[in-house]
Amino acid sequence: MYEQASHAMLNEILMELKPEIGNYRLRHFYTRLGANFYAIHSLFHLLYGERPDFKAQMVSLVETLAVRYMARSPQLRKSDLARERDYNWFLSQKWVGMALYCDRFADDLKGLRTRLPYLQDLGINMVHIMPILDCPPTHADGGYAVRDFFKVDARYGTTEELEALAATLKKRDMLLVLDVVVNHTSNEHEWAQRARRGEKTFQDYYYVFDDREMPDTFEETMPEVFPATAPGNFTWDEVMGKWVMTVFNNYQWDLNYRNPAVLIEMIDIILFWANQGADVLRLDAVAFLWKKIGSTCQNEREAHLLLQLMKDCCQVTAPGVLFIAEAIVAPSEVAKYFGEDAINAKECEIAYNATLMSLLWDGVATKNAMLLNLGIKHLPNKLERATWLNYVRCHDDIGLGFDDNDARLSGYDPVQHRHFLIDYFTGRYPGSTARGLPFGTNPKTGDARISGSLASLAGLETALESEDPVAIETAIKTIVLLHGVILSFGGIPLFYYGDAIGTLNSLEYLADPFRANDNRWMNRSNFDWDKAALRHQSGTVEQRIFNTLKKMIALRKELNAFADFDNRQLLNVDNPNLLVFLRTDIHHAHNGRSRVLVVSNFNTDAQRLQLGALRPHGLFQQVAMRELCSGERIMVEDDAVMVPPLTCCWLID
Ligand code: OTU
Repeated sequence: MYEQASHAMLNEILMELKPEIGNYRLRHFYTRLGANFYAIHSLFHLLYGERPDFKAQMVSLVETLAVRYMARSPQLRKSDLARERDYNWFLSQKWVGMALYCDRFADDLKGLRTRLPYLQDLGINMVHIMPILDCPPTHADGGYAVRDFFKVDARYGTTEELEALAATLKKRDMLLVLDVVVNHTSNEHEWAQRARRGEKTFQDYYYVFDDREMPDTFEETMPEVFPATAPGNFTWDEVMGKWVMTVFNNYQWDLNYRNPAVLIEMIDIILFWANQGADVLRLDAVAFLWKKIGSTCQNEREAHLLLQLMKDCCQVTAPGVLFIAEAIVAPSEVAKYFGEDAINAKECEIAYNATLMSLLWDGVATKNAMLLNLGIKHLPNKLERATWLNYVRCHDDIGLGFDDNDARLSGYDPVQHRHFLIDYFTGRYPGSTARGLPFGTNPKTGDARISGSLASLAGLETALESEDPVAIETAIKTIVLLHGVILSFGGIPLFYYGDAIGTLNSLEYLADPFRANDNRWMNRSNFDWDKAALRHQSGTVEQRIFNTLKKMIALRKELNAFADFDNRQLLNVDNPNLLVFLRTDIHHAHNGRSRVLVVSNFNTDAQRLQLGALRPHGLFQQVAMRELCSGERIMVEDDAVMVPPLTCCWLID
């Protein structure tokens, strides 16, 4: 019944499209629109069905999809078709990503082209260029306060240069990831400017209020994202004479998706960047898309409906393009951003695995894998054709986002344990070599997060200062161990620029008054190319880290067992210091490397792995195993193998 109605609606809409669309050859477009229209129409109706202009809004949405399809280049359309056929292409173990700032890693987009050999030397073939769209010079939040969604910031180059870079990457079989900041705009964006000047149409693009009544009601249940630097979720705008919702910094205005015009604008922006050659789009802060009185205004059902709509629309115009959900939320909520109750991913194909990230750091601090094991065990199942983005560090702070129940099961008091972790990573805990800083300390709740570079958090800075070779070795081992896990876990590993050469905290940001109060900048340093050159010099810290990671990346790409097809089995072993999982190649069950046992030891002492428990899985029938990263044979003695300290072993029978 409903399906018929939606069919009739489709025909009506097609009649109303601009004549130039009707005259254009849109064969694949109509096929895809037909296939997705029922979903698009139902979702749009759920969100906006009550509005008198519902149909006009639907027409405008479909028109947007058609116009962007018409502008899509023949090459990209070809790639869409190829990816539709080979729809699991991104689950392959061949992809290894890196996030970087175009200006801090290279000078600009042109410079970035000349730096690609460094990435390829390491084995990176997916490049996430951090946001490069036009931002105000000072209030930019590292690119996440966008002033013009259709323009590359002049500091980085031009849209044409980005297109050229995309083409170069394609030739090198590398993927391009770009950011779309979907939740907010800069207060200098044209929409915000016009809202400030009193245009009602644009005030409706945001959450704007005359007095404190609504803001106060919202505040009752809304947490604060940046409590130390941007307390509260609303900002008084002097020009407009009104309050506006600003969940992040006070210059970042939250978009109001209760207004369908906002959604249509954003879909248009998404498709524009898809057309510039992005293979993957990282959707920023997706958990925040829908605001509702009486809720935390995160992970609302409507936020998921909006993402489903964005995905279905992208499926019509640019089906080869994937979405990454940046939802740094509770473990039980994260997997929902793949989509729920559907066979295929219906929201974002890829999601940041923030749970794994924060638990890896727990392993570093506690030197055991108790909480890590529980967290992985309780990681919600994901849909087919969906995969994790596994990372150790990124440009943001580290939130201590483990599940409180898991903490209790590990024998910790969750609050005390968080305090311990903060103390550990800020170096206050006795014996800690970590050099981080607390971020976002909230005096009301006592919560805090952690800033700092991977190497400094792993103890390398302290070790280098004390010139202690054992401590240096320990820090290097820790860096490699963490990467070993993300390379073998299942999903796309995302490196952070600088980490493969052991980049330490940078204090340059303190000299910039607009950055000095945001210590996330400690981990956003200017890439040091002289330091990078040391990777060629035997015995240097840079060479020891880089070469090991490079080898592991190359090895990962050869191991079909590391592709992500629901083929990871967490194994229970009776040693709390070890994380043990089995990866199986589901396609070629009978080759020598079809099963890889990944054993990570978070302790600073070697650990016994008892083999008895692994026998039911048909493992360890031999007298020795081979460790793939080192190429060494590990002997079985007393029905156990010894796992070296702070090591991630990839073992085969
Ligand atoms: C994201 O951050 C970006 O990664 C940050 O760099 C931006 O400042 C922020 O959005 C605003 O655009 O929204 O869903 O712990 O993880 O701010 C998570 C804090 C986000 C960050 C959080 C994150």
